[in-house]
Amino acid sequence: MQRSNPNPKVKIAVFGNTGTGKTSLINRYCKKRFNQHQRQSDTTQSDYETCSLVQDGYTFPLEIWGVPGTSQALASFSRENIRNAQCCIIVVDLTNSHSFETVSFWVQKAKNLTYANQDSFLIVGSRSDMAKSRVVTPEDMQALATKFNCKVIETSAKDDVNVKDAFLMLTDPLIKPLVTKFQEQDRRESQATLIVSNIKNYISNPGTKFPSTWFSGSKIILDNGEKKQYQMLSPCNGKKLKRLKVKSNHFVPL
Ligand SMILES: Nc1nc2c(ncn2[C@@H]2O[C@H](COP(=O)(O)OP(=O)(O)OP(=O)(O)O)[C@@H](O)[C@H]2O)c(=O)[nH]1
Ligand SMILES: [Mg+2]
Repeated sequence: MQRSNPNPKVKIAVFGNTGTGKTSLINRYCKKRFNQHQRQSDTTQSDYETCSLVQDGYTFPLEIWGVPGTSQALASFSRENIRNAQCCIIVVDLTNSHSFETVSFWVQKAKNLTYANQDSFLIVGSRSDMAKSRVVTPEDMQALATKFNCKVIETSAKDDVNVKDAFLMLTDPLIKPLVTKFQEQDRRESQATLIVSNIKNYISNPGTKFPSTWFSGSKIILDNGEKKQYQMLSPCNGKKLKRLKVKSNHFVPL
């Protein structure tokens, strides 16, 4: 069944020191490509990408913002762009200890600049492909998880390792409950539509006990060619009804 309303947009803000790999992470996820010669300090006002995430057949638009990593660029960044982000990523470059030391600063920035809860933060260790130059250890990353009470993951935008998983880890807690809700709504709607297409069978048998799936408040699309929506009133809930009552008393047009 086609949903009448588009699914809600998920906005993600990506923080971290300049050069940690924010833009590369976003590009790998949204555009499925990596630029080895990506210019550093290039994150500007308009550093964002859009893409979509499909979960159980439901498509969610994503808007992912790279927040400038230098205080100068950050000062001129329009905070309104990320105010309503629901999730935040803090990127640590696994080959750069300074980026590890500044995580607190970026967690604080993410808290100040967005409405996202800290349990919707994810710390990403980038450049996992550069094992020889690595200075931030897996234990260090685990310590960050404990300190900031959030999840951590190591990625390589270059080799496309764990990038998709990182975004799923981040968005799952937001999207999974929505999918469950939409599935339930769609189940109810398709049930209601199915039942109403058989309405004639029911009302031609006075005293029929109506199925318990005919619940109060369900939206009914009557199968009369007009596809008008009706709302069922409470007396229908699984009770025995007489023929005329069904027509006159128990549905109200929406
Ligand atoms: N080997 C390797 N290099 C990476 C990876 N991610 C990013 N880089 C390189 O790191 C450099 C900086 O990456 P960017 O994505 O521009 O970093 P940024 O955080 O957006 O930087 P600013 O926009 O200046 O804040 C680029 O040369 C990338 O090619 C990775 O996973 N592995
Ligand atoms: Mg950038």
